[in-house]
Amino acid sequence: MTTARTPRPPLMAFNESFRACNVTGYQVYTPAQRLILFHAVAAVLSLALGGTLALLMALTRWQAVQLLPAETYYRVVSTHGVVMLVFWIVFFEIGALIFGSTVLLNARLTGVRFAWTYSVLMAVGAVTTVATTLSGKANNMFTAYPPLTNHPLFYVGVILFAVGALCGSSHFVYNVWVAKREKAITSLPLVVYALLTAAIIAIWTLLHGAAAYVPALLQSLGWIEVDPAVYRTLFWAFGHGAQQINLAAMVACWYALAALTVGARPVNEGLSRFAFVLYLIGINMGSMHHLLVDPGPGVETRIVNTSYLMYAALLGSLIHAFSIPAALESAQRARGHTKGLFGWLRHAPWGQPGFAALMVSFIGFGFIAGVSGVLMGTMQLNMLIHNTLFVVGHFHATVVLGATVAFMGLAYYVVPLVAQRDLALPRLARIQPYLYGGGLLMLIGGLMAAGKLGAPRRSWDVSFALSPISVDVLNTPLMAAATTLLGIGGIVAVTGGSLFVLVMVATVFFGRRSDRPAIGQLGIVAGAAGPESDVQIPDHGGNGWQSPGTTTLVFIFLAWFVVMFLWAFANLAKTGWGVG
Ligand code: HEM
Ligand SMILES: [Cu+2]
Repeated sequence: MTTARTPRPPLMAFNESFRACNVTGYQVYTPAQRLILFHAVAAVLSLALGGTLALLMALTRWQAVQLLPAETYYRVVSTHGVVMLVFWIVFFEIGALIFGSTVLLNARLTGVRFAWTYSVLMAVGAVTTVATTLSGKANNMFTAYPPLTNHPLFYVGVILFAVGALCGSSHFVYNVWVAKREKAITSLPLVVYALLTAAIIAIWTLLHGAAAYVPALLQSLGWIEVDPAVYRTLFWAFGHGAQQINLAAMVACWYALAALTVGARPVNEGLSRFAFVLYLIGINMGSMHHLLVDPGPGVETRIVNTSYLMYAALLGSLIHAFSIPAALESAQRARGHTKGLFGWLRHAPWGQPGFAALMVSFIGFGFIAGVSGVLMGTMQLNMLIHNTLFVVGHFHATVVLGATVAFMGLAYYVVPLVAQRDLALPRLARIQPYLYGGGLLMLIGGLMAAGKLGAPRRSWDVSFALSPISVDVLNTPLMAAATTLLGIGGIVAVTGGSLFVLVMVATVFFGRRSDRPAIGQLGIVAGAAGPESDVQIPDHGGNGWQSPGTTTLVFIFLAWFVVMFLWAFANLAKTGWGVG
């Protein structure tokens, strides 16, 4: 259902730059709109480049195909890693921060020129970095652990980009503060609150990034020598923290998509906010799992960090894992879909790209990324898979199946609305989340299986053909099967990813102009336009909310968790290391 609304009276002194969105009723500040579009385009271009490289990589790690020669492979992995994990994700996130601090608050953007400056800085940084990695001057990947080093321009590019992102995150905080004051907002909408936690984590994390990358730049110039252990610790304070930003941003998208697609409201907003605070507290918890084969950290540090602290951080995610489906269920039930345990789920808008993306992301993240993450974060179990392709499988479940798919879902709404064009190729958009998700499941399955069989990550060849002593133990039929699955999954996933790029490019450049863009079915926009909104929100009824279906799903999830835990420990017991 679309919610047509008459434009509100213009606001204060900035009225000439506001327009009323005819679909959601938000007051959109036009300079912010242009910036959001800039970030969306930069993000999608990064995704397109990263995806092209991904195809080459999948076809190389498919052992029977092994498309690229070794040197090219490392070039491509280095570029893919930084373009995807840093440029696609962060361009999108800064765009989302600008969206959250303006549109979602009906507010203006302070310092528009400043915003353009840091946005262009990010673009310059990204182009510089990609030029060095693609030209083969930074084949040591974005981690470049000393004594390895990349070309100085690689670090210059990343640092420029990071300074831009740091300005963007701080700008968001300032902008929210000004909006709160100017518009007398007492309580931030949940999505903006979630983005605020993401921005705070971003500021903290990027400062650690500077502490790692600036000395690395000086080392690449030959001016200083960096201690590898110190570098790795600082690097992972940055690298792990960065994933908490993605986590908070992804969950923010989930809440936004739940509201947009079925008009869901959190069943207990205070609890959801508390869960975001847990993410804040948990910034560096668990970062030790990256260092579990390093000689530096002591035994107590490792054990405390990879058990109690990790479980505390996990609590926040478990709260969201209940809260999101419970919100969907109670909204659906309030609309009359009350039949049985799962009638609400059967009658959900599965044919809408936003809802499809929400579910693919939510289920994929919970069942695969979350569970594998907790297992791998457990010190003893980590030893089974450390530095193998299993790790790559895990983080393609978190940051691709989880975060990337959620971002794509949000883009299906935000991009047409800010570009003021109809969503192009809606039929392709409809199948896109499923095709991408299905391909990713195969890719992740192949990566995890190959890793479990011992295939190292960041390695061109499982039989170490180029090393002085080649090792043939990994060249088994099972390994061939696992890498075939990886290869085919990669092809399907990249096809699904290119459909997204196609839909976005077609929308932004060729979509039909409209002041009421067609974006598919829109659920009731829950409280979207602020307290004065005249949009009706489904009431959870006088009896509070009801979610027997969600409660059942939660127990299925917990059972899956327990089974995987037992299976992992059984595997450990079989190793013969005596640490079962
Ligand atoms: C959709 C298709 C994708 C495919 C087929 C794919 C495939 C791969 C493969 C095969 C590797 C492993 C290389 C190795 O260790 O030998 C890899 C690494 C990686 N991928 Fe992807 N990927 C995809 C999308 C993404 C996305 C969307 C992101 C980020 C949001 C991402 C982030 C990364 C990162 C950070 C690495 C690690 C690079 C390194 O080790 O330095 N990938 N990918
Ligand atoms: Cu981590």
